[in-house]
Parts: sequence; structure tokens; C-alpha cells
Amino acid sequence: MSVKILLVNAIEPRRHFQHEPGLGLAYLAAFIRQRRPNAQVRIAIRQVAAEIADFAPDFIGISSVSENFDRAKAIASLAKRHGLPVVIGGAHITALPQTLPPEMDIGVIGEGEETLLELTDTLDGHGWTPAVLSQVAGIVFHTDGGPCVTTPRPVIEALETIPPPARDLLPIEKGGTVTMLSSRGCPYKCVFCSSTRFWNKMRMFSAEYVVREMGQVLSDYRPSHISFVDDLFVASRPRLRRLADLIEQRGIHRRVELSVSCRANLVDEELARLLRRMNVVLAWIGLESGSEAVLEYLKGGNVSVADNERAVETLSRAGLEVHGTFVIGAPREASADIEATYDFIKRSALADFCVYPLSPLPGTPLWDYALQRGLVSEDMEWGRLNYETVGQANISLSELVSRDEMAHFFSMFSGERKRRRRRRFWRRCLPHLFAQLYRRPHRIVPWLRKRLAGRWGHGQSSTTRMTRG
Ligand code: B12
Repeated sequence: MSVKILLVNAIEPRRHFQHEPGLGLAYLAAFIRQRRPNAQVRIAIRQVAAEIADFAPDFIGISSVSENFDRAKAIASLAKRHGLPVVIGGAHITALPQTLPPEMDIGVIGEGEETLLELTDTLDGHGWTPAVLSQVAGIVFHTDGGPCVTTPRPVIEALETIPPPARDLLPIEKGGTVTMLSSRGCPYKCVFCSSTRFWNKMRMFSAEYVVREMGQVLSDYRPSHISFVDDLFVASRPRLRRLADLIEQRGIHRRVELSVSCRANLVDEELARLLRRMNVVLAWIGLESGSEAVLEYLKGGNVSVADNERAVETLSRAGLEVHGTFVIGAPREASADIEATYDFIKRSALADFCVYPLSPLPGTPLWDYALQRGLVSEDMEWGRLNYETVGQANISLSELVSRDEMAHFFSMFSGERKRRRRRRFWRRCLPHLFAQLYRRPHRIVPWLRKRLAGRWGHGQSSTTRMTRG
């Protein structure tokens, strides 16, 4: 029997992310299709009911980060109304498997390819009975005694055995931005990051694998920009050198711009040169804070404010745009620390930046801290983890700065951000404006309207969301 699987990304329908849905579901689809050619897989974000009616799947697989878990529950209830088994996977259920709700049958913990394959085979075989499920590694399922977590499944060491994501199932526009991943995990343990604890250790696709996938993406989508959404693309210098050589040898640097994530303590002149050779035009860095004490708390003492300054300088001087992300609201962070972050940004060469409220993501030490203080719970309204909007609903970890002061600081940062983006827009737009005036003066108004609407971003939409989740 050929199994039919509908994979759904639990995203708030009203919220549009540039890179949605993530690659996670596309990796699962490619893996199942490669190992079980008869299996049929579809990926849905919206109109899930219509997809169920049209595709009639054997089961539904839902992917969810914590702040969208209530949305995931709603999708599961919908599937249950159609009598379908429901599997949940992703960052949330991996961090809190015991929160598996009755409307979901199985939670897949951690990396999902092998586990989903085994579940697909068992459904096809004896069905998902407790006896069968208790033998499947890396899941949580319901028993009379409550959620049962089975033995952890080891990660796939040979990443090369995982086929590239099934992008044909994703709504990717030709000529636009395509996201890629060249690694899983991060060698660092920032206090707020759930990803590094999700993946546990860092594994990287080889430079040859990455360049092969870039070649495929270029011929399938002719993107103007490839955005690598790795947690830390530059973690291995030897791989970076090999990547730069291979990209140049294949002329890929002449066909597409790239954006990647960096870390200040890894930035030096050679790294900047390697990124420029690969035609990386935009580098994101988690700079986090302008206060040494807060930076130590957030990042663990392996990067300093001086490192951050030098990194922004080095990359900007090499011609890259540097976008920095910062977090404020750490428990022991005082107003003076937040002012230090503001001063850092003011004196920096950052092309753009985002400031987020520190959020206690499940699976992180911050979650445990917030749990102790009764700020979060395992049956909470998960949307309160959303840190897109700063307001009363949000969870504030700060012990020293009031919500009103916090709101004041955020308006200060967004004021500086608007100024900086306006400056950047005109600095980028003016040369093109004069060229347009010279070449096609009669088309200047529609040309300007398009520029103003698109805000001239580098694979960046005006929602200012960086792929740093
Ligand atoms: C790219 C990215 C984005 C992109 C794309 C998002 C998307 N739809 O996936 C954008 C920019 C849109 C984004 C936004 C956000 N992100 Co984000 N994002 C990432 C990032 C960097 C990579 C995701 C990815 O593709 N991973 C690689 C694939 C292979 O892994 P995967 O998606 O986890 O899937 C694997 C397993 O989890 C599992 N699996 C996953 N789903 C399912 C489903 C089933 C049925 C099964 C069987 C298995 C399974 O199998 C897959 C293959 O092994 C991750 C960090 C990371 N490195 O993973 C953060 C991360 C997922 N994001 C995170 C967050 C918080 C967010 C935001 C909430 C931030 C915000 N406030 O706006 C939003 C919410 C977006 C949303 N999904 O609703 C957190 C989630 C933590 C948590 N506990 O919730 C992460 C872990 C980052 C972190 N530092 O902690 N993000």
C-alpha cells in the first residue's frame, strides 16, 4: 500500500514569514520519497481542510515551534474530525514531550527523518499500537499511565545520506530568494537558544554537497539571492575555504548573492575575504548586547563587546552589509546596560539591526528560570511566547527594568532603526535613481513606486525578521 502523508507547518495564518514553510518538512518529504518511492507526500501551510479533502492522507504530520503550539493543536483537532492519526514534530514537542495533547497521537523527538520513515512503515504494517510504538526510538505517545517517551534516536551522522529538501513542495518564487541549510546545530550554547540544545552537536554537509545543491537550486529557481539559514554558517574555517574555492571554480559567485550567519569571535580579515569571494553580501550576527556583563550572561563568556565591534568593522570594511540582532530584558540587566546596547548600535557601522525581548524558549535554561518564577507553565497559552510585539501579554524576565521603561527603550531602538534604514535606502537607491533618470526618465514614477514598495532589501522583507528564530 502506498502511504499518503500530509505535512503541515503550524504557522499563525495571519503572520507571513519570508522563508516559510521552513525546510524541515521538505527534508522529511525528500527522505520519505527517496526511501519509499510509492509514498505520496504533500506540504501545506494554509487551507489545511481543503488539502485533507483533496489529498485524503493516511495521516497528518504537523511541525511546530513553541509559540505556535496552540495553532498546532487546532490543526490536530481538525485532522481528528476527519478521523486521521496525527504526528507532531519540531522544536516544541522535542523540548517538552510531556505536553503531547490528546488530539495528537505521536510526538517525534529531535531529528525526524529516520523516525518518520519507521512510523510510515509501522502504520503500513501492524498499525500504531502501544506495543509497536514502544519499540520505535525517538517518540512520545499516549499510554494509560500518561505520555511515554521511548529511547532517544541517535542522529544521522552521515548527513550526506540525507537528500536535499523537496523544494518542489514549497511555494518558492523563481528569481527571488531561496533558503538553504548547510549544517545542523551549533557548537555554542547561548542561554536563550533552543536550537543548540535541539541538535545537541554540530554536523555539517560537505562543501561538495552544498555546492551541488546550490547548482540544483540555481538551475531550478534562478534565484537572485540564496539565504543560508544555518545557526552558524561559518563554524568551520576549512570548509569555508573549500566552499569559496568550489563556488569560484563553478562561477556561482557571478550568478547569485548570498547571506549567511556569523559569530563575532570567528570574524577576521581572512573570513571576510572568503565571504566576499563567495559573493556573500549580507552577514547576520547575534551581537545581543553592548554590556559586557549581559553579553557574558547571554553568550557564556566566549565573545566580548570588543569582538562584536571589531567584527562589524571588519565585515563592513570588506563591503558586506552587517545586520545585527540584540536581545534586551535579561533578568539582571539594568537600564544602564540597555543604554550601552543603544550606544553600541549608534556608534556601529551596522546596515540594519533588530532588537528582541529576551524570551524563555522551552528547552533552554531561560525556560527553567521562568518556570521557577511562575512566568511560564506547561499548559500556558503558547502564543504568549511570541516576541514579535512587546506588550502586556509578553513574558518579561527582567527583575530590574519595568515594562514601561522596556516599552520606552523599544521605541528608542525602533526610532534608530527607521533612521538607519532610511539612510540605507537612499544610499542604495540614489545611484540607481540617477541611472534610471538617465536611461528611462519617462518610467521614473513606476520605478520609484516599486523601489519604495520593496524597500530595496537584500532577501529581506519589510517585516525585518531575520532567520534567527
Ligand atoms: C529557518 C528558521 C526560521 C524561518 C523558517 C521557519 C520555519 N517555518 O521553519 C523563519 C524566519 C520563518 C523562522 C521564524 C521563526 N522562528 Co525560527 N528557525 C529557523 C531555524 C534557523 C532553521 C529551521 C530549519 O529549517 N531547521 C532545519 C530542519 C531540518 O530542522 P527542523 O525544521 O527542526 O525539522 C526537523 C526536526 O525538527 C523534525 N521535524 C520538524 N517538524 C516535524 C514534523 C513531523 C511530523 C516530524 C515527524 C518531524 C519533524 O524533523 C525535521 C528533519 O530532521 C531554526 C533553528 C534550527 N537550526 O533548526 C529556528 C527555530 C526553529 N525558530 C525558532 C523561533 C522561536 C522562531 C520564531 C517563533 C521567532 C519569532 N518570534 O518570530 C518564528 C516563528 C516561525 C514559525 N515557524 O512560526 C526557534 C524555535 C524554538 C522553540 N522552542 O519554539 C528555533 C529552534 C531557533 C532557536 N534559536 O531556538 N524561523
